[in-house]
Amino acid sequence: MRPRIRGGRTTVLAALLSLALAAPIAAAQAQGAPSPGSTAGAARHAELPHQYEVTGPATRAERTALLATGVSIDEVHTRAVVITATRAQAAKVHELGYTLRKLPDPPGFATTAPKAPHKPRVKDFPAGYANYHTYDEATKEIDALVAKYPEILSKQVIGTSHEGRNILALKLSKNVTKDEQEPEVLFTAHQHAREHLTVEMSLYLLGEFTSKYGSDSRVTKMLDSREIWIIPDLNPDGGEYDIASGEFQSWRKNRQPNAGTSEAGTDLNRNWDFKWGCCNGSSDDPGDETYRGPSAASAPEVQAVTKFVHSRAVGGTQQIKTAIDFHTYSELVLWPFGFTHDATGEGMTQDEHDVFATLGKNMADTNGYTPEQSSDLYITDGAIDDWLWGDQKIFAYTFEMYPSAAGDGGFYPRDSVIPKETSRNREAVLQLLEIADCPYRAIGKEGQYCKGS
Ligand code: 7B0
Ligand code: CA
Ligand code: ZN
Repeated sequence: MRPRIRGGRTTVLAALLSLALAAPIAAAQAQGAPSPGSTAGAARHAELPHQYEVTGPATRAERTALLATGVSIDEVHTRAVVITATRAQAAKVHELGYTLRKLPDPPGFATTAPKAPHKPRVKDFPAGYANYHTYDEATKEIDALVAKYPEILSKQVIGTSHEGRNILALKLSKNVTKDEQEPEVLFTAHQHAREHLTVEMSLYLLGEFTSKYGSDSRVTKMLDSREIWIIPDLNPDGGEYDIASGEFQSWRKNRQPNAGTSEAGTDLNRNWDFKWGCCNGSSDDPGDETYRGPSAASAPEVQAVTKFVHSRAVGGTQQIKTAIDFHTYSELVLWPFGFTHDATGEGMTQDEHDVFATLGKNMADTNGYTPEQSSDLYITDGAIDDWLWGDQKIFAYTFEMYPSAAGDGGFYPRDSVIPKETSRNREAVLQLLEIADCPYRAIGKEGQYCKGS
């Protein structure tokens, strides 16, 4: 299958520039890559990863192979990708025979990592990003909503992050204090620290479902007949770390230390306990962007959500029927599996696949994103959507939000886009809620699969 074009276009100019700039990257490596572990990790901490356009990788297999250098792939184009990489990782990519062009950093981006402990922690986003919510700001806003709408919104702490921050689950439903016999839908966000727009997506949904209850007929109907769960921030430690110095760090993972190295963090979206580490879709190197952790569900944040989702199985039946995990960026609607290129097979019948694809395309029609199977981009293993489906049979999607390309801000779009880019997913979210009583309706097979509904 041909890879779909993800995001903007690759220009001839960019390719020419990459030829000119490939040499400095190789030279940087010759000078010696930062040595992890030496001088208590100071060398490593002096360097932050940057984004590069890599020209050459053109197939799913080539993109998956590229991940073995330790980078993350942030955009996929027909014959190029955009990656986040350290200079040492960029040099490895260059050694594969690809040409690299370093992309400009966003305005609030740091040039060096914070020199802890000298620099005081700045507890807010930089100028141009002030409307993004820090963890404390989001918590305050959520608490205010719970106080204002106690009949339809309740909050529970489902666990704590490595650094001890609360992981919250918000429930939205009529008679919210009762566990009623209603289809449940789960929205999760912010597994990846630098994807701050996804926390705003959570807050948007909370605001929309509370303030429109009783006035908007579709919202009202959904709260009357569904139980909606929102886990607004899966990675509060990573998110706070990313902004703590006052300049963005382009951090992806959580902040759990790793044994025997100064390299911190596990990629939460490679840590879920389904086909964990099975298929070259994650890394066993703690220094890599997609480090899967020492064992499945080793991250406390993943454990908290795993336990929560398991707790929604009542009498052996999982109550959660559909889900979206929000990420940025590239404007995509993705569905399982990510661990295999096969569309059907063990754990995915033709009808199940058709539900995923039909519903995914329907949602993509409403927000203009590109719909595709996750592995069309590259292989991922241990991701939440594969786990929610493979382990719990929840029709689970990954949404990659705005923008489509690095030139529009990449992981760090200005706060002025928040209202437009969160409300852009309102219709898709409503469709996922409305079909949660019988997702098979999407393919006209409700009679076969959902007797009595
Ligand atoms: C990721 O750029 C996840 C698909 C899961 N089947 C895609 C996600 O974890 O690689 N892309 S991202 O990191 N947000
Ligand atoms: Ca229920
Ligand atoms: Zn992500």
